[in-house]
Amino acid sequence: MKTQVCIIGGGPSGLMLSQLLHLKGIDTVVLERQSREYVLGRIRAGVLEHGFAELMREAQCGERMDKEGEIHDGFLIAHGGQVSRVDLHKYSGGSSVVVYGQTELTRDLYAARDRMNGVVIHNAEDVQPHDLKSATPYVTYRSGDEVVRIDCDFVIGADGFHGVSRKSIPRDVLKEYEKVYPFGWLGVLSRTKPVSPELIYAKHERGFALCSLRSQVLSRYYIQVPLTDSVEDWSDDAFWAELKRRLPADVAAQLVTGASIEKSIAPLRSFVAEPMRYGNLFLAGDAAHIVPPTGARGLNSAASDIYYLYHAMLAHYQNGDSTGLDQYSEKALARVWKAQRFSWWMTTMLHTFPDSIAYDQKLQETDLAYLFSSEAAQRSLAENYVGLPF
Ligand code: FAS
Ligand code: PHB
Repeated sequence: MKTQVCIIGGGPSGLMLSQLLHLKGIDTVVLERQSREYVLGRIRAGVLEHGFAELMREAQCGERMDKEGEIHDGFLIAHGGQVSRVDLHKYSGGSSVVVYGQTELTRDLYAARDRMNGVVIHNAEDVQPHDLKSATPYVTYRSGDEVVRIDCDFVIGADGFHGVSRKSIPRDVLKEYEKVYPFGWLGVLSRTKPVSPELIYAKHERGFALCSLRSQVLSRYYIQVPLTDSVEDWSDDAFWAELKRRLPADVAAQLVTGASIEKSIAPLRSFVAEPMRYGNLFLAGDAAHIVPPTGARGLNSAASDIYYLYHAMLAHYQNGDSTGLDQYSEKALARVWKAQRFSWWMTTMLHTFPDSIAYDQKLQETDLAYLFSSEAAQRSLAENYVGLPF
């Protein structure tokens, strides 16, 4: 099999790039380790920054997002029993975010690939990139007993944090930066009316909580939990009771509870791998970087990688200009690290750290006090949350 761009990973990063390149006549093959049902069964991101939404529209996949997604012009921060609003629209100069689940946008991307007879191979086992430093790289995978070879010009590593691509870069070339937080997020999805029309990020001495949504009949809630907890430790009743303890009384009184239709614990980490290119391998999305979800930057950091790769591939194939490819890693990392900073800042400000000293706690309180006393601070938060320019 031969293609121009072989993409490892059928999550949002890989599918988005495949779709965008296809629309410009550039041939791709997507290799996905899991079944489509498995990929679509994962509940992850919920907030799309402006740039990601624009990419979905450019990929001719934005129709359902524009119909079913919700435009949000702000969000709330609860602390000390009070609720303060961050006016994203005012402080970002008129921008906003779209609340639309990653599961749904991944479904839309798969549907578009199918509509255009895109090649997405599921249950691809033992995927392995080869000869990345040569002009003729190739990728092999196993389908049952058969080993299949795909010759290509470029390999895109869009295979997430646990993928094979990043591990294909020699240890003496790759530099990894990691910060692991001493807690995780227990998330629940429930077919209930959201407690608030806008997201509520709650700072509480018992731990952080987040009230989010997927639609007006589908709510997404999170509470910070110790890393030693497991999902089995948390009945639905225990979850709702703890969430209510961490919300202002008037908000807790409005909370509509119900059976969880999904419940999972995600560890929180900050991670960046450099460089994001090795020969003709390009890393994109979670394969290269991970953020704690507090700033809703995870999926959105993948968006700028895909944007840069898409335009670099266009210039290469249409004009023979490889400048974008040569500059990709440096350009992508510059924006990745700004998303890392923002996610670290939101996480540090809003969570309860088990070993924090009194001075740290005073700094957290001061961070919040400064935020709501300074328009400059709110402009800084807003421009990061709606998404810095690509
Ligand atoms: P993904 O991990 O989504 O996709 C990679 C794909 O590659 C997967 O389908 C995987 O099966 C496949 N793959 C892996 N190894 C392979 C191999 N060897 N061969 C072939 N295929 C392989 N972000 C937010 O903005 N907000 C959130 O609330 C949020 N919550 C999250 C919760 C969890 C539990 C996790 C893990 C992430 C969360 N994220 C969140 C971040 C998440 O949305 C990612 O940023 C997003 O999935 C990135 O997309 P991809 O880069 O496509 O990586
Ligand atoms: C979500 O709805 O899953 C979500 C929203 C905002 C975040 C994190 C997660 O910061």
